[in-house]
Amino acid sequence: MTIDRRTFVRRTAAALAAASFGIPAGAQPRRPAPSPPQLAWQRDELAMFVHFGINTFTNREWGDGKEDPALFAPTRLDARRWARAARQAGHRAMILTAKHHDGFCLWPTRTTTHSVAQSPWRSGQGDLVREFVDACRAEGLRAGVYLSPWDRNSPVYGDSPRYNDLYCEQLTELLTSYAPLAEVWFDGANGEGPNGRRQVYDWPRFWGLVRKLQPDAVMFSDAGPDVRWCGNERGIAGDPNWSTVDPAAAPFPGATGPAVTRALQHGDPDGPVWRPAEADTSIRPGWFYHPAEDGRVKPVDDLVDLYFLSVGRNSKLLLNVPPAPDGLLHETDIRRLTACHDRLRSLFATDLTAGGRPTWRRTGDRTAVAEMDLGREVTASIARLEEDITKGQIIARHTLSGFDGASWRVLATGTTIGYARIARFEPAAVRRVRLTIDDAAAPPEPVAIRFY
Ligand code: FUL
Repeated sequence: MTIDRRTFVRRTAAALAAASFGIPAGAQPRRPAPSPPQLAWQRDELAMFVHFGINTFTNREWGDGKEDPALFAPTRLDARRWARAARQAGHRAMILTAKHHDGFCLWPTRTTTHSVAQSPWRSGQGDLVREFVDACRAEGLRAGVYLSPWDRNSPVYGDSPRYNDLYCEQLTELLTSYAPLAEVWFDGANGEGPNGRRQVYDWPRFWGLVRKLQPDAVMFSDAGPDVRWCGNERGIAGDPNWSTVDPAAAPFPGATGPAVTRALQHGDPDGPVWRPAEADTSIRPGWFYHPAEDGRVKPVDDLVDLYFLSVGRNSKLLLNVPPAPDGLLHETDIRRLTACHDRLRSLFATDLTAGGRPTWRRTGDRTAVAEMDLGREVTASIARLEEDITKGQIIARHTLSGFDGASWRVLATGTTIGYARIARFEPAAVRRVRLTIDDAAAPPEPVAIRFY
């Protein structure tokens, strides 16, 4: 592995740090590894995003904050049905837009009258965040909230200290009344307030508050601190995709530019911080429901592809499924979710390695080889590789080959592995399997191999 100056400087610094802690010379400094909440977040694999609010009733993507709360009038809203659809589609968590950019709050907040309390829904007595978290719990899903920092309704937006106080009050209400919350989703959107000034967010304060009130919640944003945006809204993780990052590369939510996008997509093998990528996208063209998009729900093949391009690239998929104005998910969306889940279940129904464990041998400081005899010939078209990420992420490049009784054939080559690398290839007869680790960020550790 050739190393550039930056890597050299970092490794030297790490070696110095190791020396000062009395770690023997030559020992590897510990690589960053996930916290228990980050690990649980990753193992969910799939989560459902729910964009629902005043925009659902105005048929818009971004409201301007001038909407009449009386418009919010779902007649058949049933959060339990959302949660059931999510669970039945294999999702393990859900995130609700408690407040979008229009500022309309889905819970009866004390901070503004622009909320469900002023709507005819449940005669103004409704609390959608409550119904949502209760539904998630009843279906065994973890619940999270999206609280837009950009607020086009708030009169104090743009008066930075005052709005930051208000935003912290809203966070406090959510984090104390609806706990436990598994994820807080921070969008980086930033605009000007009625005073014509651009709001300056106090991110360290927001993050500190969440950490204090809900220490087990992961915080998502471009800049983490726990989970980072993958850099696009198509739900496609980078390749390579490191869960380690250099925090200076995406310093605050909403930072833009090609270097930021690259850092979000790919992470950094030498990054000192564990901040895995979350891939988000919508099952429809828009984030909110629009009747004109009923015919444009992603086809099953696309949804299945998304799984391979997100979870299969060491990411987690947050798939948005927006309820319609009646308060229910559209039947097309539910059908597609179910069909996608059925397809994935059948693709991964039988582990052709039958739980077999490969032998493992390091062949150099940054290389290794794993081999496994399946004891019989199988026909495989998918391989799922997994690093034990509790020890961090190490593998940078790999080659997977199969022996069919006569010759070896390369089935897949790839870059990072991490939590999961899922490769698809032409169906191949395989008796023996070989995985070579061609490059790594540290001495490689064993990788689990499964074939389907
Ligand atoms: C974006 C927002 O502007 C969109 O409306 C949507 O909520 C998406 C998930 O994040 O930044």
